[in-house]
Amino acid sequence: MKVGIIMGSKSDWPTMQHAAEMLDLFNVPYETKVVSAHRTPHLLAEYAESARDRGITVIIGGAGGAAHLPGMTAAYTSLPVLGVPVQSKALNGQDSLLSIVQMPKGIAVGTLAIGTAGAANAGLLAAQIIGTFDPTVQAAVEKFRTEQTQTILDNPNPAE
Ligand code: RP5
Repeated sequence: MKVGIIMGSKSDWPTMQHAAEMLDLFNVPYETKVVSAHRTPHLLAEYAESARDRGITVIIGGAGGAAHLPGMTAAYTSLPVLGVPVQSKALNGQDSLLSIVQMPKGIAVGTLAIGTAGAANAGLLAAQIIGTFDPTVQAAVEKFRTEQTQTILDNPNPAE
């Protein structure tokens, strides 16, 4: 049972590594791969169509600019696909966000925020999805949330 983290380019890794780091926190296994909707379209089809049989349960797709990777992945598999809009240089990721979020009815992509917060939350959401059938992962997510809350409660003074 693995998460597949794919991205349109190696240049997306500084963003997408935040998804991987979140999954590390919960001991959720994952694989990472560069798969481009435009530059390697046949690889994208092959990756998405074989994902379930290879033990993938959730796919996280990150891309920037004309970010068709998550939507095309969702077109090829009924596994849940989470889309991360990578912050592009030209348009600050607004282009990536709109490319990913505006899916036509009938093919779903769960779109996260632009950039590193979106990538981290994609990892978190993937763990939450897996937690619905894996009590160990669910317990790890609950622990993370409890500790996060407690850290804030223990540090109320912003100037300290
Ligand atoms: C997209 O184009 C990638 O997801 C990346 O965010 C963007 C730029 O790619 P590179 O030119 O850096 O390879 O396909």
